[in-house]
Amino acid sequence: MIQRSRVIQVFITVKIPSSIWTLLIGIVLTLVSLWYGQNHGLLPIAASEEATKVDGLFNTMMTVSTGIFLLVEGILIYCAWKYRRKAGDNTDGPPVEGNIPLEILWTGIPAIIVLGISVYSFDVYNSLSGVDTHSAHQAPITQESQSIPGSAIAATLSDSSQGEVAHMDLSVPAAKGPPADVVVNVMGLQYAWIFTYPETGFNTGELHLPIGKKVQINMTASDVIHAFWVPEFRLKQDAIPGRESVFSFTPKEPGNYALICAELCGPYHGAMRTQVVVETPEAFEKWQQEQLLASKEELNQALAMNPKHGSPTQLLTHHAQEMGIDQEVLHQIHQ
Ligand SMILES: [Cu+2]
Repeated sequence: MIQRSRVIQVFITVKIPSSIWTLLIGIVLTLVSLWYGQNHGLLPIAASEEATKVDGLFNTMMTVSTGIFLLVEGILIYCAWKYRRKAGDNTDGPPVEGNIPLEILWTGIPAIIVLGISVYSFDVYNSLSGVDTHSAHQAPITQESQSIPGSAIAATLSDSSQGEVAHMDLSVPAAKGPPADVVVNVMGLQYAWIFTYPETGFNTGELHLPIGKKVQINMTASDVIHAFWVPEFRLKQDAIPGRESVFSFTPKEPGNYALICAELCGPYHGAMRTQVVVETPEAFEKWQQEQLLASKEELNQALAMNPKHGSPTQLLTHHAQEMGIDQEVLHQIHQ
């Protein structure tokens, strides 16, 4: 016991030079910053290949800002304690004014950090096989698709409006990099997302994607500005009426992710969300076949009701029955 306290006493009385202290504190600060930059746990899982690049940038910024935070707050607390007013001492401290080398240092270091981060972030942005920044051309949207009522929701979309979405022209420039394996046309409207798979032509209200395949999204909106946001893909892109935004990404983690509208678009904006299902290519293929079958069955049913492919009145009657509209009313409207 006595020996132990003596060791502590020796340790305290040995004068450690301030340069050693500075070095030690510097090493500890660097290690803590590096560790926290990788273990902050602030982001959801990175479910796309692009997400990893964005996370690299975020973690770097987190490391730098943790270091600066600890340094600045540490100096502040140390000085407040070290230079506190001693009892009975009513004198003022020495007047200090200006320190050119110090001012150059604390202007130069942040300038270098900001420049470094901007170059890095520009590089990440460019490497995202990303947003086509030249897509300011008019999207080839049909007149009719503009007239989808604002209050429509995915579940109540009629066959006719789905058809219009499917007719969205595909003659837009592809996103950067190699061609995509899967192309999906996305339409944002108050308050739903409609996905059209142009290869097969069916529409859904849920986005299904195969793992490891490059996906190209051709997106527009039918009424007001919406935004396609999937936090796990680190992807947020505006859907703008009259314009087509083209971007691409590669999902890499299977799972169900929330697709959230990130642009205040009306009173039910908060409800404008759906699911992105990332699944194996086999499961994706199976899902596509099911969707195709379902849309064919629907068509066959309509044709069966109208053997001679049906007159407009007959087709209208069929849809009216499904919607529960009275024959009498329909007849009157048709007059
Ligand atoms: Cu919206």
